[in-house]
Amino acid sequence: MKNLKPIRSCKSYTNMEHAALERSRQLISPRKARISNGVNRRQFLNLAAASAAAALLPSAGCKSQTRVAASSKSRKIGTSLGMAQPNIIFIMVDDLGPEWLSCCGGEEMKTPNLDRLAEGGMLFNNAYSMAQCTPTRATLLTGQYPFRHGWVNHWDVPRWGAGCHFDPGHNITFARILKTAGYATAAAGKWQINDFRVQPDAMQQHGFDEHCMWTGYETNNPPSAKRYWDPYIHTKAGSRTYKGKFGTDVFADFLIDFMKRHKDGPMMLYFPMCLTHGPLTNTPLDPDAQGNIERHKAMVRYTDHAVGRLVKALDELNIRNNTIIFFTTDNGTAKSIRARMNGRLVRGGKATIGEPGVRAPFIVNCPGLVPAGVRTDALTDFTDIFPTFAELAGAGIPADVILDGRSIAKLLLGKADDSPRDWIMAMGFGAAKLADGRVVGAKECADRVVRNKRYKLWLLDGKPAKLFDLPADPAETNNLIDSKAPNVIAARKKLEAVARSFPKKDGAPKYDPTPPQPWDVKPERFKKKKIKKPGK
Ligand SMILES: [Ca+2]
Repeated sequence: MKNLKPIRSCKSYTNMEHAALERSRQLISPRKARISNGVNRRQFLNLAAASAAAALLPSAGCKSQTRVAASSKSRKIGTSLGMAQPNIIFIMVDDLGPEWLSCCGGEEMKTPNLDRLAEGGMLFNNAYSMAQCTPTRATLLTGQYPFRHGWVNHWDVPRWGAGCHFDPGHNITFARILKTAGYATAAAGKWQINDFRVQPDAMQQHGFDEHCMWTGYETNNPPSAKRYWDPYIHTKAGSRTYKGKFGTDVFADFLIDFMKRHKDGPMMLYFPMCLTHGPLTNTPLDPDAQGNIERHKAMVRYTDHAVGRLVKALDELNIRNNTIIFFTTDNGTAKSIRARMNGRLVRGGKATIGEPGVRAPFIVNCPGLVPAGVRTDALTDFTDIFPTFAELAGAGIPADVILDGRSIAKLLLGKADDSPRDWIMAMGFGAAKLADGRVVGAKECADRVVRNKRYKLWLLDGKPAKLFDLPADPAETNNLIDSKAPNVIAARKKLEAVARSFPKKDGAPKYDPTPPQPWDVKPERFKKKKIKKPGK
């Protein structure tokens, strides 16, 4: 088992570390080590302990992934945490900033179920997602920053195709890691990084035993556009329209049924909700909602309602006290939607690296395991989710899997006062482009932000451009980059040193192309597309 290790540090990288990381990355990602069809598995097997790899590898047809252990009697003690393996539910709303949650200071409406989770658990003031759907999802699934996993920009796989996909032969996920520790795994909601017409077994290959997904609009398949009323949903049984249903209810019903069947656990449920992303709609609770803002509020209300249903189901199954619930977002609210929060008006920041784009509401709750009533300034970003899940589960990580994040499990369990992070970072928005038939980033180096508990540095085109004192200037209006104040200069230099430890150029998505399809987008489609500068 010596190839299994605890979580890798994510302190700033030295050049030597970068070289080592790059070498190990090439062990898991190159063509000769790929593990999809026509595979050479030997090199991948060298990366992991045999017992772990057996459960990690996607097998041909992928219907044979083995649940390692399923009964409560076999729950393991999480590594160094002194507790039985908890169940994990990760709920991620789509396009909703903290200004819409009353527990975060939102003044537009009440979110009672989320407020109760925050009051009974931990609420993070300083948690970063990435700036848009695809970069966030790939980051939390892999534990790597976009410059490393390469999904720096948005690429809508079922819509644009072109052979690009989230390739299980080149990318590991937390779900595959949790399976090695005996977890039953399920996903419901939005996926968008594989086309199930082309890859019907993609979810199993990524480590999910069962799924109930809307995967975005599939070009040439009009019913697939619907995610709310009459949703088009994919499960292992097939893909179809659920006439007369509301998508969120289908997803929640599926998850509750999965909980009932696996309540003896351990289990992990991944719920990337479709709410509250457009198109704006009425909901079963607000069938008469009219106009954009009323419909948006109805969708936030229904988000809160769906979370309440899951919590109620956990209570009824008597597994609430060993199930850790996470609630967060994938990026900020759409720019056209504004809300008052803590006495100031906040404009939605989706697809920007300003605070409204990347500062996520982040709630963690489990009575008896996670301390109640804690509001923390601890730093965490979405690279931390993978190692945190692994530590909570007591799962080993193959030695050559690179993680940029660090586990915050001890903080969540009240065994530490702070996270192990001195800084967090965010990046990633706008559409990717095609170059020589491959999906690559829109620029060589996407704009990035790196921050500590007080200061935030913006790097535009790789160069330090803005510095903000966030507690004094939460709207980021007073640029201190040229400040001569010694404490500001010291803070800037520290953050610049962190930024210099990142690769100068972003990676591109790593994949072996899927076969050509009639709907594959042509490169010309993206040549004319302008990528907006952040903050504009
Ligand atoms: Ca989103």
